[in-house]
Amino acid sequence: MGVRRLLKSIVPVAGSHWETPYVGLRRLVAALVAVSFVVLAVAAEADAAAPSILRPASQSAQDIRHLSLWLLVICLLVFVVVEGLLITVIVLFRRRRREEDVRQVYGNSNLEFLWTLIPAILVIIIFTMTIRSMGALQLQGGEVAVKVTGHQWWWEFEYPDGKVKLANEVHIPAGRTVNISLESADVIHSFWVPQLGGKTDMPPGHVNRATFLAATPGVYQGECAEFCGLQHAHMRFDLVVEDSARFSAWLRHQGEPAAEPVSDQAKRGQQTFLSQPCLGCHAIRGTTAAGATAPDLTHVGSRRSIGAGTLPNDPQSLERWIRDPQAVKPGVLMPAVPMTDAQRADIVAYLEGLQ
Ligand code: HEC
Ligand SMILES: [Cu+2]
Repeated sequence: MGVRRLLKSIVPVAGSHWETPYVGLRRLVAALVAVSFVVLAVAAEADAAAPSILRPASQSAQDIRHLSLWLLVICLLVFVVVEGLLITVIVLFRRRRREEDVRQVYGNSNLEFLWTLIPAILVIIIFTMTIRSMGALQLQGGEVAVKVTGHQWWWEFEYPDGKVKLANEVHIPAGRTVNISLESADVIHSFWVPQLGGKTDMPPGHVNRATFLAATPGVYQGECAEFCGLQHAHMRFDLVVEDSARFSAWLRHQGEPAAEPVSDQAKRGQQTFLSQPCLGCHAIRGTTAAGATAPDLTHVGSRRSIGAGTLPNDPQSLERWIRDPQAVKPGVLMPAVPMTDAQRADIVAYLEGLQ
């Protein structure tokens, strides 16, 4: 194939016989783009359980959705006007005959002034709207305090009395303002509960603050919103909003030391746990396990998930996790500890009993 023919096959040349396949190709691309939009839209709608900023569950999240919809409207307007003008000009002023010379135009102060002024006004409007929303997100008079620490790749939640410490699950009372302080133990993470508010970054060595107020009880999904390494996507937590009485009961229970094992199997499990490297990383209040670099397991049996939302909390998943954490969550900072199947089953029985 000659160079000319090769070029013609790549570059669309008006009037040549290559035009026809090119129209076909363009239609194909347009169809693909349309199909991917439809697939994306359906996928986004299908997963109703996924946390979405389009389903706000607090005033703050509503303010954020409101602002983003307005920004979308402004951007759409700009898009339609600019693309409309562009297409009009392309169609109206196209070269009609090959020999025709095109009249050249150099500069137009009025036009240039106008297209500097309009974006400047738009930016000022967006800036003002954003600042007002940011002000509205700062809630006053927090009543409940929670300290959040981001770890690779799990969340630690601590309540001010110093007794309650747990991982990947935080409870707050409905209708009361919650003050959250945010820190990181290693790299930059970002705290985000899409249905309740905006993201707050957690740079190491710096304490950030955020406020929350959730009116209705429910379980909301939280996630890390700043890429923090291999398992960033498996760094989730559940935020449980409950009425005051249930919240107080939960908090009181979480403050108690771990339940003593009842069955023989669970008793053996406790002994095995305390004679393995587990206790160097994990704490179980009321036992000699006092590790501080991994999730506190005092009430691990009461939690909804294992591995920051990676597995549901049931005996099979727990067994899978302990047998080979690397297979469940590759790169995770917990090693597989060698032991017999029976020993592992004992530990599972013990941990599931830590309600
Ligand atoms: C080197 C430290 C280390 C050792 C030793 C260790 N773990 Fe872990 N473990 C971790 C870390 C870190 C996590 C959090 C992993 C994540 O979700 O990213 C974890 C998570 C867990 C979880 C899930 C907790 C939750 O709330 O999601 C369980 C259960 C657990 N470990 C049990 C054990 C048992 C049982 C042993 C001993 C056989 C053990 N671990 C040994 C570091 C360790
Ligand atoms: Cu993270």
